[in-house]
Amino acid sequence: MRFDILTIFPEIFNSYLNESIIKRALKSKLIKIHIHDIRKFSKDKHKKVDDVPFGGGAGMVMTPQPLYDAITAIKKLNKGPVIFLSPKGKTLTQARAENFSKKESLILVCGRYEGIDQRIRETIIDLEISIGNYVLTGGELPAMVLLDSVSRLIPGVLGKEESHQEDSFSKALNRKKEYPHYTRPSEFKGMKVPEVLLSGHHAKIDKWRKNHLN
Ligand code: 21W
Repeated sequence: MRFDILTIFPEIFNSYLNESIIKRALKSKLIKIHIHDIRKFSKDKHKKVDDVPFGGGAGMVMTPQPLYDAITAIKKLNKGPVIFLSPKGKTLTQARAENFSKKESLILVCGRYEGIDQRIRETIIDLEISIGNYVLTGGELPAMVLLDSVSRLIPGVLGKEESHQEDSFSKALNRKKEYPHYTRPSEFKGMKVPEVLLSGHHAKIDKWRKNHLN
C-alpha cells in the first residue's frame, strides 16, 4: 500500500516511521510512504503557504495555490482517495481503518493554522477524517495515527503471533475487551501473578482470561 503525505512539517514523520513495525513494513515493501513538503509547491516569492482570512478573524489560513498544485501533482502518482485530516471530519474508527486498508493507495493532507481554504475542501479533497474530539495543532499526528491503524491491517505487516490475536478479536465488541497481562518476574514488589497463569493448564487459563475481560 502506498501513502503520500502532504505537510509543511515533513520532518515530524521521520522518527516514528523509523521504528518498530512500521519500519519493518517499509523494509519489506508492504507499505511505501512518500512525504511531500507543501512549501516546495508555493509559487510565492517567499514560499508562503498561509495568508490572512477574508472577513477577518484570528489566525491564518492555508492558501490554496500550494495545496492545489501539490495535490494535483501527487494525484498523477497516487490514484487513491484524497483524505484531509480535519477536526471537522468523520471520526476514524476501526471499521474505517479496515476500509482504508483495502485501498491500493491513500493521499493524506495535513493542515496547519486555522484551516485550509474552503475551495480546496470542495474540489480536490474526497473525504475528511478526524481522530477524535480534542484539539491538536495540526493534521500530522492524525495522519500518523491513520497510517498506523491502516498499516497494521495489511496482511504481513504484523508478525504471526500479533495477527493471530487480531483474528480472534475480529468481532467488533470483543475488540475493546482485554484480559490482564503479566510477564516475568512472577512476583514484583510483593505482587504475585495469578497462580493459574503459571500452571500451563491452557483450558483453565482460557477460562480465567474470559472471566477477567474488562
Ligand atoms: C484544530 C485546526 C482546531 C483548526 C473557529 C476558528 C486534524 C485534528 C486536526 C486545528 C482548529 C484532527 C477555531 C482531532 C484535531 C487538526 C488543528 C479550529 C478553532 N474555530 N483530529 N478557529 N483533532 N487540528 N480552531 O485537532 O488539524 S484531524
